[in-house]
Amino acid sequence: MGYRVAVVGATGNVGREMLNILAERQFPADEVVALASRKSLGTEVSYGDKTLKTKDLDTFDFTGWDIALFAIGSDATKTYAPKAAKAGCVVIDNSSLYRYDPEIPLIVPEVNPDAIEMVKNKNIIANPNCSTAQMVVALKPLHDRATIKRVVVSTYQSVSGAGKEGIDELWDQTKSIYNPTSEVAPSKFTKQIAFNVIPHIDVFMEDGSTKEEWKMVAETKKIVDPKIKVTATCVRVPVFVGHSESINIETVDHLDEEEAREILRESPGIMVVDKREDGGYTTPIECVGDFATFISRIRQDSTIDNGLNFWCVSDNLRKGAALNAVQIAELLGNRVLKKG
Ligand code: 11C
Repeated sequence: MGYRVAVVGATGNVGREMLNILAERQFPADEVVALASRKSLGTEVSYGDKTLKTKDLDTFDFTGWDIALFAIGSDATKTYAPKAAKAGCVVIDNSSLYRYDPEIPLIVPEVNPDAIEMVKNKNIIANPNCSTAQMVVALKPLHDRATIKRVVVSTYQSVSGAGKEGIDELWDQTKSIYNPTSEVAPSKFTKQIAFNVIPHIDVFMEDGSTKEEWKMVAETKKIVDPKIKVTATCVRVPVFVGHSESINIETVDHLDEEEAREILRESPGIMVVDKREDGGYTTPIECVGDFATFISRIRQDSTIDNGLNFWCVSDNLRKGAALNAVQIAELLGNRVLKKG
């Protein structure tokens, strides 16, 4: 006997990827239902070689359903996630609503799988922000070996992180540059994104950082170790899919670049592509549709005693969202629900 799984927000970028990944990984589902808001009712979405017609989230009864993968905004999640959880269906939520609640686990399965036991508190599990997920996959094995004291990260985040509107704005604006009669003014983004970069993602905080930067700090502490200090600068770049990060770490113990490369090569979820030659590294376009987090450019930081630099790239709609959610569902099945 398998699981009954609901995908909530099935017509969005992340919801569609959730359905793709459930099928690709042959998640043991007896039944999958695609749920959406009333305005997308009846829209058809793919699940492997099947087509599902979306049903109305508002009237859906979660009783008897095992797992709900939520990929809707925080406001709607606040309405529907407690309803599902109360009906006995475990919610795996991709929004930021529950991430910082100490009673709710925030999980990256390669990093803190044991946190799954906390699901019993509220029947809800949080999925991290995309820029955090790929970074912590890389940090964890290095932290286990050499204890990371401090992380300095700069991100290069694709427009798909801002949803379909972000993708459309980059596409339309890029075309409009060649056709000045049809100018596309910034709308989803605060400045022109085509042929430009914008050092601003999410709202500004009081200290001058942005919420995206704050999330990388808070989530890394919750998932890996509260003692790790993180400082981040998050930047939107004109790339459709795939977030990139330049990461600098300072460790307590010395870690040689060769050993770091070997540790990362052996670690789950990571693909090391690190040849010191033209093209011997991964760029975002090459990681689209992949499950792995790609690590390149591993090298010593010679300005401090125990420091390393590396480059980290992953598909933000997959490891940064849908894949991580499905991996949590797999973990939940193996460790907690144990059906079949
Ligand atoms: C972006 N990281 O690239 C954001 C998208 O907290 O789940 C995901 C926001 C979140 O714009």
